[in-house]
Amino acid sequence: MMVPGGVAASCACKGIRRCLLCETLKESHLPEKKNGHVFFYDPETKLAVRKDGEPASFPFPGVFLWEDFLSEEEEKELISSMDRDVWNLSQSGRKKQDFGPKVNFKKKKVRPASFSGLPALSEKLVLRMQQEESLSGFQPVEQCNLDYHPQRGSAIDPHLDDSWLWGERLVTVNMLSGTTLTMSSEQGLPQLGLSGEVYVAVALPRRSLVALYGEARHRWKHGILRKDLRERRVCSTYRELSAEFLPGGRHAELGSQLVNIAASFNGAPV
Ligand SMILES: O=C(O)CCC(=O)C(=O)O
Repeated sequence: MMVPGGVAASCACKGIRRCLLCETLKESHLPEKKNGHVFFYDPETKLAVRKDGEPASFPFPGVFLWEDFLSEEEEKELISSMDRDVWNLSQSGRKKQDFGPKVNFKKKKVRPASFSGLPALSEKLVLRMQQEESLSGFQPVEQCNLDYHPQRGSAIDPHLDDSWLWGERLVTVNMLSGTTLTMSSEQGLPQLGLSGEVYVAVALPRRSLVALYGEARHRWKHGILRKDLRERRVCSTYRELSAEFLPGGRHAELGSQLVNIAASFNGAPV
């Protein structure tokens, strides 16, 4: 069955997740709620500033933005390569490809068996990332490619990434179109007299890299709102290991196995 716009009638949404397809088939459109205090991230000053020109601003540490991280040719090559692999349906109208160990976060189990490494084209990108001071020593053991499309109503709900297995820095490379990474905190900002939810909009230009660490990684949720997708967008998120899986940690042996597999750069999606 097809729905308007030619979207095939199957999706991978579970629980409270929704995409345009299951809303069309199961229920009416659920509007995105976004009341609260909206700030914009300024990468020059690393301040979150008010949209309406109000003087209020506050330091927003933990975001590193690298514009033009990819060249146009690299972007083309990466997308062609991804599109030769299968895109699997995921939640909220996304598709995905994973290069990493199989993980059960609830049971805290990691299975490296099916992991054959990060894809070949990532090798030079990871070397480039490591040249940046705030990403020095960054050794990703997982790459997740996500494909967003406005026709599917793609989005990713505000969330915090796991911190049992995944380490301090989350690195995302943004391809095919610019979008906004929405950072949100339900706790308000009492120091600015703001109660209720606070949002900080981080503009991600096409072909840029964004890294989250510190407070932006652990205290602020991140997500991509449906309204911020105007064209197809593909991103690759790279994750490193937490201290528990690094030398000296309880699971250092497993960690070193994962690092070695990842660094073969010979991987196929799992
Ligand atoms: O699409 C993005 O930029 C964010 C991806 C993300 O948050 C995730 O994969 O957990």
